[in-house]
Amino acid sequence: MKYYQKILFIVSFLLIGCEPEKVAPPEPVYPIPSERQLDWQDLEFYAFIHFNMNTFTNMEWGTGGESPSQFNPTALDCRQWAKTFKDAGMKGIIITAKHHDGFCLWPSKYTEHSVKNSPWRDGKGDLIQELADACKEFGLKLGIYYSPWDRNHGDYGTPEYITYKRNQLRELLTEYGDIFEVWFDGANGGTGYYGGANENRKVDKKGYYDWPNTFSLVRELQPNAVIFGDAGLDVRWVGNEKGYAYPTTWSNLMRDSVYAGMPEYSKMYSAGQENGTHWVPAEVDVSIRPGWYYHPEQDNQVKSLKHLMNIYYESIGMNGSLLLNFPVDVRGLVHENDVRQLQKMAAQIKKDFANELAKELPITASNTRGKGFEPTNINDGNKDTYWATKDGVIESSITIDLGKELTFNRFLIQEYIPLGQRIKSFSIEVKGRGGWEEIDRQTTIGYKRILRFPDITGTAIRVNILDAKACPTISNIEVYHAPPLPDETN
Ligand code: FUL
Repeated sequence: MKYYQKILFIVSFLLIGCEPEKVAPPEPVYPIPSERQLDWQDLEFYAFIHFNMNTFTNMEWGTGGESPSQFNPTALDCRQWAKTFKDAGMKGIIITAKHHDGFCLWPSKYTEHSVKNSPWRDGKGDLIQELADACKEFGLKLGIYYSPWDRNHGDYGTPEYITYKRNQLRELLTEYGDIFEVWFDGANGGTGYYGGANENRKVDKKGYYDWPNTFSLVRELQPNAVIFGDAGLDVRWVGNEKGYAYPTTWSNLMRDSVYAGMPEYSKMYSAGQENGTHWVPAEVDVSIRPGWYYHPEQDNQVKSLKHLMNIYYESIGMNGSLLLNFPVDVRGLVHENDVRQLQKMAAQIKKDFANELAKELPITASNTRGKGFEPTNINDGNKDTYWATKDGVIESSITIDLGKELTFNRFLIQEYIPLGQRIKSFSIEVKGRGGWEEIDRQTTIGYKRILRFPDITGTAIRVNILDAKACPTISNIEVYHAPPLPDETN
């Protein structure tokens, strides 16, 4: 070995020897999300479609005594739906395959109360198939709403109906490709047609549907699908249909003690529970119009841009996903007024998040766990890397040096949720001409939290983690300057 080679060898040996050791990641704080829940979290924004018999009877809850001959869309086009949602940046569509009135949008072998006995496509149509094809074409995921309550079926209330329900789920979950979410509604039991009995049938909502076996069936047939119910299994109702989650929203829930349909449910559990035992994140379902179904008299009551943007920030911005409903009209199309409002919303979202101001700027932390968990992982544009502190260090802060005076009004932050939701409270400060000023103080973060505030100008931003269940893990921070909403009333 030549002299200079020896030197090179010694120097590289020293350098490698000095390199800090990679440290172990923090222990998870349970509960933690499953793989299928992690995939679902990434979707954030997807469409609900309420389109079924009620569309043609101008009702919200059909009695079950309707005739299949009433179902007759004149220009049904699932491609129009899919294109509309895809263009708006939504990731999937959940369709009311069967609502409480029992009419089926697919030609189920197990009932005559379906599209096969309707005039639509001469009784040869299969709306779920058409939608599955459109979703595939436009790269959207497909989800199924299946009402456990069935006001049409004569067997409703008896064990035979449970077999019927399973048979139908088997059809829906095997014949249409991948399903990303199976949506079980909480409303059930009461008056109905019930095969002509026209009576009131009450069921024991907890025991009657045999949920454990129903859930196993879904798992067996669609292992990657999340199951929605008022309290889970995988995704929970946010507890209101107005379009907001709560400033404190835990993805944790004491699922075993919470039963869907309890009157106190929405009050007690919709914000989740800090010490909840299961990971059951919140989904915010809300309609773009007052009704879930189409009513011509609501054509001019489509939500305003301002309202829709508030919904966006109070759902996706508060650790929830947004399931925005479109009442497809009697033609079988997303009405042009709804399309227009969605387009405005999508354009505004694009503008609000157009220019990320903090990306790759110098970032430091008051404490760092060690190699592999540096604060630079926060604004590297990679959500799989994260900053963490040493075990036992909770109170900590992260500072982003903006390099010059910048004005902003949006702050987005994400925890690294594969290790559980940990943070209980945090604050943000901005360094202005007069020094550091606290501009916001909040509780939970979770998968994503977006804060809105009036324009503020400063040269640095500091995030203080004030309380957490264990050492914090932050995977992402983004800062934006959103433009004002266009000056219009709707
Ligand atoms: C409720 C149902 O009763 C409504 O009709 C609608 O489907 C809504 C999304 O869920 O519980």
